[in-house]
Amino acid sequence: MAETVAAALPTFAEFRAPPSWRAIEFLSDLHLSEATPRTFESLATHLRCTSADAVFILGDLFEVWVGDDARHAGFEAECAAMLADASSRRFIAFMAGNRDFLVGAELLDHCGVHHLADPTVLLAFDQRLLLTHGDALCLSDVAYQRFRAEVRGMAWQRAFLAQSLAERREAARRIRAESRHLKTMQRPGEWFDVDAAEAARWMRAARAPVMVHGHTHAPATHELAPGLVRHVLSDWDFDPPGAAARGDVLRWQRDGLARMPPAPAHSPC
Ligand code: LP5
Ligand code: MN
Repeated sequence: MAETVAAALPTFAEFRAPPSWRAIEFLSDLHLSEATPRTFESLATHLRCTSADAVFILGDLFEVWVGDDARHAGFEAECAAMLADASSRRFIAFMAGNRDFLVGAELLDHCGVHHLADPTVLLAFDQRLLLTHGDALCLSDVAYQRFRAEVRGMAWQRAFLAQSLAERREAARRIRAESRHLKTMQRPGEWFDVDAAEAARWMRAARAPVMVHGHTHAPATHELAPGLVRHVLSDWDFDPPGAAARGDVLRWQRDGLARMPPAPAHSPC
C-alpha cells in the first residue's frame, strides 16, 4: 500500500451567511498571472456582473503570491484594484491555496475581502457546507505535505517575508520549476488526488454532508458514501482559444448547487 501521511483532524471554522443571501458562488484555481489576461478579464467581468450575493474564492486565485507588499505595482496592483471593485458590489471571501498562502490581512483589508480559514463550514439555507482548498487532503503526496507543513509555519514565513521582493520572486520561480518537474515524473492517472476516506472523515466531524474544494483541477461530483457528496471545482483558463477554455462557477441557492460558466468576458452586464 502507498505511503500516506497520518493527519490530525483540523479545526473547523464556521461562517454564517446573512439570512438575506439568496445565491452564493464558489470558484477556485484561477492562477491569475500577467501571462493569462483573458482569464483575468473573465474573472473581473464575472465579479462585476454576477447576480450572486457573495462569491467565495477557494484558493489559488493567484499563480503565485510572494507577499502583500507586491500589491503596490504592476499586475498585482491590477488584481488588488479588481478585488476592491468586486467587494464594493458584493461580499467577496478568500481562502488560501498552495499558490497564495502568503496572502495576508494587508491585501485583504485593502481590498475589502473577507478571509476564510481552511477548512470552513458555511452555514446557509439551513444547511452546512464544508469548504476547503483541497491540498491538505492529498495525503498520499507525502513530499508536498512535508513542504506544506514547513511553509505554513510562522517561523518560515517570517524568514521568507524578510527577503526582498526580487529574492522571493526568484524563490517562487524555482519552487514552481521544481513542482512542474516533479509532475512530469508522474504517469497520467498517478496524479495525487484527495483522499476520499479523509474527506469523508472531515465531513462527518464537521457535520457537513457536502464538501466543495478545488486544487486537483479534476472537476467532478463524487458520492463518497450514502449522504456524503464532494464537489470538485475546475481550474480557470480562458487564454487558450476555443474549446479548451474552462472555468466553473458553482452556485448555491436554497434549492441546491449548480455548475455554470462565468459571465462572458467584456459583457456589459
Ligand atoms: O501547484 P501545483 O499544482 O503545480 O503543485 C502542487 C504542489 N506544489 C506546490 C508548489 C507551488 O507550485 C509553488 C508555490 C508558490 C508559492 C509562492 C510563495 C512561496 C515561495 C516558496 C519558495 C520556497 O504547492 C505539488 C503537489 C501538487 O500540487 C499536487 O498536489 O505535488 O507539491 C510539490 O511539488 C512540492 C514537492 O513535492 C516538495 C518540494 C520540495 C522542496 C524543494 C525545494 C526546491 C527549491 C526551493 C527554492 C527556494
Ligand atoms: Mn492548489
